Amino acid sequence: MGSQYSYTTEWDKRPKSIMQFDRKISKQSVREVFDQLLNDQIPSLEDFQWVITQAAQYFKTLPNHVQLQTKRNDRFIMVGDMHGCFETVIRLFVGDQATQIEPLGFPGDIVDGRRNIYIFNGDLVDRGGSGYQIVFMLCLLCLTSPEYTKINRGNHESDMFGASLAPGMGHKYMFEIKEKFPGVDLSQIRTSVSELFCSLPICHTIDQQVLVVHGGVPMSSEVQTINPLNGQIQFTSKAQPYSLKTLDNLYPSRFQTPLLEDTPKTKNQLWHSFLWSYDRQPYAGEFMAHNGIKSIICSHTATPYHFITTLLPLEGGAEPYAIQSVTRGEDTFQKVQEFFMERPNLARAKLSMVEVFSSPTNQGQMFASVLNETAGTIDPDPLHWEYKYLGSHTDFRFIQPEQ
Ligand SMILES: [Mn+2]
Repeated sequence: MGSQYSYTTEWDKRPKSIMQFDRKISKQSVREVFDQLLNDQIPSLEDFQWVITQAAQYFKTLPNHVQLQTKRNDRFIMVGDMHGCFETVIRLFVGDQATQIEPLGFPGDIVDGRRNIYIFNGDLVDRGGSGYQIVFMLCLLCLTSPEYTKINRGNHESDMFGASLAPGMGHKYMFEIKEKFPGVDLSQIRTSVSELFCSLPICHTIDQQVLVVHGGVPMSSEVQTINPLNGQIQFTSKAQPYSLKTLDNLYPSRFQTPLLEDTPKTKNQLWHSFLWSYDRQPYAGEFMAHNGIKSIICSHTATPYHFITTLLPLEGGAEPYAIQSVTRGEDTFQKVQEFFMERPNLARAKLSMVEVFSSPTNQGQMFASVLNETAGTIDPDPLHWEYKYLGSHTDFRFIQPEQ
């Protein structure tokens, strides 16, 4: 099989044994599971399937758009694509001594007087060699600490990628499971994995001001929704900014969308926008203004640094919005700060998109964005957030795939 895009690490390849797993799960037992994962133990397929099935049942009770309200001293930690690298989870929760990465702690932990709430922004699997551990651990955390552990669906949480049985670029998750359990009947586990993927919500908002979504946002266009009164498909009559209020009537429902890019123009255009689009276009500003969103945190783009796109109204507040400042690189924050220092009148009008990527499979650096509650509400300005460095891809020893 040997995909050319294999990012299996030496850690992934250390011999693994099957853990003893007690299905009476609790916050405490999940910590013990984490220690076992850390020490090269993995769950049996039966236990894995049990956990992801329980988690899917929980996720199905959530709306497409989960609205969060900050509480005093909350700390939101946004984790971008992890792409099958369990080492990212390790670095987040317990740090890494060898590379001096300080831990952020587990979901629900109180660190420096603030409580951790994690939002994992999709693309948990593929490319790396330990997506099995990531999915298992995060599902357990969602089951035992749901108020502190959130997951958005990414485009790899689909039958096209993560649950695909076809070998090829990016299609790695099923082969990772096959490598761990050579005798597995993949068709059976695949069904449960696909069901879990489809159960994940599309996006979260914090205090109705910060939107966290894997890909991007839809452009203004005719959209399909389902009428909740009669179940019929309806179209909005003319081009207008997409309203987040209608997201829970999205058609087809997320449980019917294992194939996200299946003829997106006619069937899944909105799904495509939220989970696939790389567009950082002016219409995002229209969307944000219409929905009262100040900042969007997205992932999906394999950015080697944090990438902030700042959208501003054109001179005089005219529509549509224009991208006035795009910065990329190590000095992103300095550049954005300088931009606004030179233009003090623009400070109140700015809308931002921040991209966060947390996997070493990207030939770049890994980050998480950290937002602290201030004065009873979230601060939506990305210049006030912390950017937690999780390491560089050079920290990891990748194993070359056999040809
Ligand atoms: Mn993606």
